[in-house]
Amino acid sequence: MVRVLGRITSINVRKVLWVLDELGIFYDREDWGLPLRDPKVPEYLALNPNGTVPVFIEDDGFAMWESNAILIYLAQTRGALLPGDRPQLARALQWLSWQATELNPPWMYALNALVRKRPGFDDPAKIAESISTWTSRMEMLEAELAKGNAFIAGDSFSVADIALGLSIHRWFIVPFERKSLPHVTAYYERLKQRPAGTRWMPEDIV
Ligand SMILES: N[C@@H](CCC(=O)N[C@@H](CS)C(=O)NCC(=O)O)C(=O)O
Repeated sequence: MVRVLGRITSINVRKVLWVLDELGIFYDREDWGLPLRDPKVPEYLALNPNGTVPVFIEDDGFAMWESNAILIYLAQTRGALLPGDRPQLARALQWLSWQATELNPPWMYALNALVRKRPGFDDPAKIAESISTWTSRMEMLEAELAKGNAFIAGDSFSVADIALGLSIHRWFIVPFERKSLPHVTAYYERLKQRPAGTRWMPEDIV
């Protein structure tokens, strides 16, 4: 059986769990990641030198890390959840990369301040800046979804929607006065209609 190492409070871990559910693949999951189990130990670092979650392990023992790479790997090896059409494939890969590099970093300060309540994350100006940049990235998503496609790369659901869905879940679950984004909201509701979407974007996990 394949294995996933990582705590379910990590959106990057939930990406992998969501895609495995979509593909109907059974898995074992082990809680790794702070505060549950420190991944910065030799046993874990041998699998992922970053000491971060998730790690995905195939049933033959092959292990890999980087959540969006795992999404692409699973889609390609299982022959599902990536468009066959070349421009749509390009769009899916583009938004996957954007989710990791542009959309996720801005919310970190706000999340640490407003949800995790970490010491040292209490500067109102930095919270405002984090929310402002995060909002501008979400407006880009809003503009793309306003073009009318049901999913980010076109008419069919792909692994890019998993990564974006979990980021949007975080947008709605962090407590702050967020800007109204009707197309993002409708897309989020569409993703939540999928059984695996409901399961991995619950109200009680931030
Ligand atoms: N780019 C990596 C980011 C991995 C990452 O930063 N994971 C966080 C949780 S979302 C982590 O491991 N934090 C430390 C911990 O949980 O101990 C990916 O997408 O897999």
